Amino acid sequence: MQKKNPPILVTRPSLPPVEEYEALVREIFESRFLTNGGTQHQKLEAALAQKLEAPYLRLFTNGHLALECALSAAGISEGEVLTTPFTFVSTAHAIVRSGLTPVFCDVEPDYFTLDPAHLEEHITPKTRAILPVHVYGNPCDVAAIDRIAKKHGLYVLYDAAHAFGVTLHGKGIAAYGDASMFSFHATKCFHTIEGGAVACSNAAFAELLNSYKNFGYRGVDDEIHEVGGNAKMSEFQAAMGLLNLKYFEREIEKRGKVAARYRENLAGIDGLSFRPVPKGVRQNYAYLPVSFDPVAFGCTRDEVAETLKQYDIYPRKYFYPIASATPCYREQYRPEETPVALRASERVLTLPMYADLALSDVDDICEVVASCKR
Ligand code: T4K
Repeated sequence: MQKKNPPILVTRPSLPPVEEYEALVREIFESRFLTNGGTQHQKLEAALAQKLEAPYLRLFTNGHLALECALSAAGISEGEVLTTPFTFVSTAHAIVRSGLTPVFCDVEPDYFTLDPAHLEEHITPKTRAILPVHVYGNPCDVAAIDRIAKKHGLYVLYDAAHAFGVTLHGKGIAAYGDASMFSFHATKCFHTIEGGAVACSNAAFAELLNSYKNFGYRGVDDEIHEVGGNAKMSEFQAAMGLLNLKYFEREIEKRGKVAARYRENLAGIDGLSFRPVPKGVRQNYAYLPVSFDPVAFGCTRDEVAETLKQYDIYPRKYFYPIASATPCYREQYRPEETPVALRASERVLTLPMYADLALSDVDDICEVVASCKR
């Protein structure tokens, strides 16, 4: 097989027809309203609340600041937050930057989401909240997390950065927990270039989100109510979101076909495993994580990645290292205390996944992966 030209990266953002974006940019130019909640912003906020079936939704300039603002709006300013180390480091950073202490709990072995069986052993009088991650778009065990949170009076804020458009038992994923944060970064299956949102069912909480993202203005009067920052989404981002929303269902359909082709091509290879297809879930195919058991497959995850690179195919090791093993946290934490997460981070390779990935390219990627089997 020839080297790929152009190279195949782990993801490639989908874009609407450029003329459609130009038309909205023209509207923005004519309005001279560039940010601070203009027309495009208002339209997108309303459309996304409907799409995600959320009573309230607030837009942000990115998912990370959305997470920080949600912790502020929840009034959690000290104490411990139970979370997963198997995530993008933003999750842990949001907790620490909010003056809180992350307590890393292990994940379950099928989906690598927070394992409810390990949560209660970490609860102390200092515990304030649980911040689980629907990692790769696979829903956490929301029922068990909800039971534990209610029993101990804990706030549940989901990091749903990967879970846009996912439904569980027919309900939008934002229906679970006290609030959910979504990332609309360019690498996500729905994007606003940079962007994010928090969905919730509580009006007062939504008002506080407005405040924390806009210097303390709640959007209802001219007073400064809180020590807020600036995390507002611009009109140009919102316009991109409106157009991408229009094409979102087509995006998911195409991603579904790519995922199915990978599963079909790589089925039955000893030592290579996909996450099981979750029951009752409408997936968004945000990522394509594959695990390599070095003994049964006869080749490590890193060797598979290196082999793919020789063909200019660039998968990623999302999420290696786990948050607790990164240089900024490893002095305070012991990654071996979350062995399932640690092992997952050493074995998972996220293969290229995007709507416009040609099925013939999927076939080539699979051929290289399968050739690594010993
Ligand atoms: N919580 C979780 C669980 C998250 O995963 C994230 C973000 C957050 C919170 C925070 O949300 P945001 O504040 O980001 O909204 C990427 C993304 O930047 C980040 O959004 C994402 N998670 C994380 C998992 O991945 P990098 O450093 O891996 O991205 P980068 O620039 O290496 O891009 C990945 C690939 O995509 C490259 O091969 C190039 C390609 N690409 C990228 C961009 C930006 C393109 O082809 N076009 C592009 O425009 O972090």
